Parts: sequence; structure tokens; C-alpha cells
Amino acid sequence: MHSKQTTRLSKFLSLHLRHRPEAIGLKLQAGGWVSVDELLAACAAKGVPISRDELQEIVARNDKQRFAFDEAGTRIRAQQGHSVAVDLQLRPATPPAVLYHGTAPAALPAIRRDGLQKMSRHHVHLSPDVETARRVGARRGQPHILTVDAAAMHAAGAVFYESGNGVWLVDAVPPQYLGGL
Ligand code: HQG
Repeated sequence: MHSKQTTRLSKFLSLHLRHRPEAIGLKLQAGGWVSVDELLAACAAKGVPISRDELQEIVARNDKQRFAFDEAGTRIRAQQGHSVAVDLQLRPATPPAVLYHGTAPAALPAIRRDGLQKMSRHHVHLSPDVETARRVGARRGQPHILTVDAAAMHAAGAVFYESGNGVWLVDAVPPQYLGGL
């Protein structure tokens, strides 16, 4: 498959597996899962036919491993980034001592005041390394990298989750745990 086509289909899947499942007649099951058969039928009905092989390729080639099949390969979900109410059934985990967050300079005054907020997502998304944080922040122009004292937050009782694709998730990061503000 052409990479432009893969990207187009991947965006279509992100939209419906994270944000608007109902727009193609899907309902996310617990954990955010949908049946692969139902997904492919729903896409075809919307004029976006995807074969099973193409779906495998989209999942495998996705730059951020945004999607995952279940063990049996009969269900698929977005690994994170949902805006619809869904319980991803993630297990709390101990984060690395330091995590990173790439943001836009324009957001800094609000972040200084309120810390990192989840905005329209379910969690604040944190990166395990500076490079990833830079890429996330670069979506909004010149990125500004913040460090997060995850060890101190964890010691103070904050609950962290690691999504299947290495993104660390937390409810909020109060300003006192942020470096680089
Ligand atoms: C900022 C993409 C004002 C925050 C990426 C960010 C990531 C505040 C924006 C994933 C704020 C929210 C997540 C506050 C945070 N005041 N602005 N108090 N607190 N912000 O997209 O972390 O392509 O929801 O810094 O690669 O940028 O979707 O979060 O700039 O992995 O797979 O508000 O999304 O992955 O933006 O990105 P987002 P994010 P996907």
C-alpha cells in the first residue's frame, strides 16, 4: 500500500476508534475494543473499503503504534488518545523518574498557573524521552520541552499508566513537578 494511502486510512481509523465511533455505527466495547469484522464492514459501508491485509499493514506500520489487535486478533482498538468515554483497562505502573512533555510556548503561561491539564483527552500524555516529546510539541510549531518529576509525583500518590505504545498517562501534573517552565 502507498504510504499516503496508509496515512489516510490510519487517520480515518483514529477518528472512529478514538473520537466518533457512532459516526460509522460502531460502539466501543469495554477496553475500547471493536470487532475487526464489524469495523471492516462499517468502513466499507462508509465508502472506505479496507481489506484485512491492509488493516494488518496499517496497524504494523503505524509510526506511533496507535492501534493494537487483541491476542486472538479478532478485535482492534486505539491504544490511547480517546476523547469518547472509554475505560482502557490500563494497569497502574511505576513511571521512569523523569518524563517529558513537548508543548507550544504560547501554552506556557497557562501551564505555569494550572500545571499540565488533560484538555480534551482522558489523560495528560507524557513521553519517555526528549526526542519523542520534541516530536509531539512540534505539531504546534517550535516545541518547548518540560520535564516532569514523575518519581516525586508517584511517591506522592499520583497514579500513572503506560499505554501499549509507550506513552505515559496521568490525570494532571501540578506546576511544582514541572521543570523548564
Ligand atoms: C497543552 C499525539 C494550556 C499541552 C501526540 C498540549 C501525543 C495546556 C495541548 C498525543 C495546559 C493538548 C498527545 C494548560 C496542557 N493550559 N495548555 N493548563 N495543559 N496544555 O493533543 O500532549 O497523533 O491533547 O501541552 O503525538 O500534545 O494523537 O496533547 O499542547 O502522543 O496519536 O494542551 O497526541 O498523538 O494537546 O499530545 P493534546 P499532546 P496522536
